[in-house]
Order: sequence, then structure tokens, then C-alpha cells
Amino acid sequence: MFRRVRNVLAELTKKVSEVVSYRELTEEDFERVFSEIGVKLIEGDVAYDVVEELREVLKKELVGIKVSRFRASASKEVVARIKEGLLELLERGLCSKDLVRLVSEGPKPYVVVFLGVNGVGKTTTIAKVAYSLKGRGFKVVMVAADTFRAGAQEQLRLHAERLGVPFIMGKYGADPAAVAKDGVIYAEKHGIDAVLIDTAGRMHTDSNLVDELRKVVRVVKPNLKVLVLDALTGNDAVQQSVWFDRAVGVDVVILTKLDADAGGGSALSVILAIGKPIMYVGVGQRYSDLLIYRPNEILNKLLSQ
Ligand SMILES: Nc1nc2c(ncn2[C@@H]2O[C@H](COP(=O)(O)OP(=O)(O)OP(=O)(O)O)[C@@H](O)[C@H]2O)c(=O)[nH]1
Ligand SMILES: [Mg+2]
Repeated sequence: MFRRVRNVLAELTKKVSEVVSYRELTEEDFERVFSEIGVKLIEGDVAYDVVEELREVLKKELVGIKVSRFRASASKEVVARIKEGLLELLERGLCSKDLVRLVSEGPKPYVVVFLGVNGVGKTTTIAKVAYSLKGRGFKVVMVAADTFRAGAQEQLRLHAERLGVPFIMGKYGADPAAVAKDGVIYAEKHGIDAVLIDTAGRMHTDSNLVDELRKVVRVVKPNLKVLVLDALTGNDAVQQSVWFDRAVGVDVVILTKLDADAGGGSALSVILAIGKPIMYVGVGQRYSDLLIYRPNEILNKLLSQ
């Protein structure tokens, strides 16, 4: 995980340390070293804008340091500064409350709509969220408002059965907003704490999808709109985020498949460029592979040797 970006950051540390072990790092030194690093980051799928942001933040941290002012060794100090800069960027994605907290504090039932294009991991993520909420003692209902793709409802149903959670679906081709509303009505009748609504995962360029999603949102008035993004899609995930935000508004993001991005460039780009709070990250296919987004943990993966 994150191997390629990690290697590039290790190279940056080494080159900066070489300079600061005998003199102060100047802006020219920094630019010279970073121009090589920047190219490698771009080759490793880090978006150009993100590389530029890294350049600014790291410049601010590194220019002017000289080790004689510090007791620790040069590279230790350089790593600490790089950490500081990266943390500042990664913390922009912090989400103040996770879903367990929102459900426990929010109205009952707490209604969550999951959005996202095909195959990003919506259905799997809903199952993981249901598992987590159930484990904390909440009653959950899963709702298949994806009445479009053959197999989509059965997939969610299978998870619901495995998890022992009630499940609501409609006929194929039925109005997704009506199915979603059925889920909310069921929850109100049965004292359910959280309604998790799965929506159709078509390409975001499909114009019918906007109308369909807007209707779902208008009819069920969700307490939270979660956009599921696949960390492997890099720049495209950023476009998707803009699109869904315009269409229906996005409150938080769940970033899936972090475990599958061996290089780390794509995931890092998405984390730094979407400009939305990241509630959870998906790190595998098991129900327990959903973690709260913690910038420090990402940072450790980026900088571990
Ligand atoms: N490695 C890994 N795989 C994941 C993760 N989340 C989801 N997947 C896999 O991604 C694939 C697609 O997941 P789905 O949950 O079906 O995606 P979806 O968004 O519901 O897809 P559609 O219903 O077609 O729109 C499945 O094979 C999942 O097991 C994750 O965090 N890590
Ligand atoms: Mg699905």
C-alpha cells in the first residue's frame, strides 16, 4: 500500500537531508530537489494540482531549516517537517462525526442515501456500515433503491440476510424514490434507528440519473448524503465528486479500495483533491474492512520505511 509515493517521499527526505546536514536549505535547493520528485509523483498518478499543493506546503516546511539548530539528526528533522506538511493537507479531509455518532445523536430514523457510479463499492460499503451500526446495538434497514441493474437488489439482499438485517426492495424498473420511501416508512413503523439506501450506479454522465437521484432526495429528505468513491480512479473520482455535489449535494465521502492502490498516488490525489470530509475508508472486502479516516494512519503508511 502506498509503496510508490512512499519511495518518492523517502527520496525527498534523503536529498534534503544531504543538504541540511551541512548548510541551510535555500528555496533554490528545494526547487531543484522537488522538480525531480514532482515528476515522479505525477508518473505515480498523483494529480498535477495535488503535486503543486505539496510543493507549496513542503516548501514552507523545509526552506530555511538547518540542522545545527536541532539536536536530532538531519533526516529525523526533515521527516518531522515533511510529516507536519502532509498532515496539514490530510487533515482537511477530517470528518467531525462518524455515522455511529450521527445515528446516536440524530433523529430517528436517521436516513442515509449512498451515491456513486458503477462498481465503486456502494453495496459492499452499505453492508459494512450496517455491520458496524448493528455491532453498536442500532437497528438498521437496508433499502435497494437500485431498481435498474439486474442483480443489484439480490446482491444487497444477500448481505442483509448474512447480517440478519431487514431489507426492502421494489420490482425491477420500479420508481427508486418510492422504494426508498417504503424503507423509511418501514423504519418508522418498526423503531429502526438507521435507513441505508442503495442507489443505482450508472455513469454519472447519464442524464436520467440526475432526475432520479433528485427525486429520491426530495422524497425521503435524507439526513446524510454519502458519496462513495473508488480510490483507484484518481482524477475521475474528483470529477465524480463535483458532479454529484452539483446534482444533489454531497455531505461526506467514503473512499473505497485503499488497500488496492499499491502505489498510493491515486488514493492520495483523491484524499487531497475532493474537498469533502472523508467519513470512512474501505480497506478490503470483509465487513470489518471499513475504517474511520485518520490522517495520522495514512501519514504513517506514506512515510514508513
Ligand atoms: N479491495 C477492495 N475491494 C472492494 C472494496 N469495496 C468494494 N470492493 C469490491 O468492489 C467491487 C464492486 O463493489 P460493489 O459494492 O458491488 O459496487 P457498487 O458500487 O455497488 O456497484 P454497482 O451496484 O454496479 O454500481 C466488489 O468486488 C467489491 O468486493 C474495498 O474497500 N477494497
Ligand atoms: Mg451495487
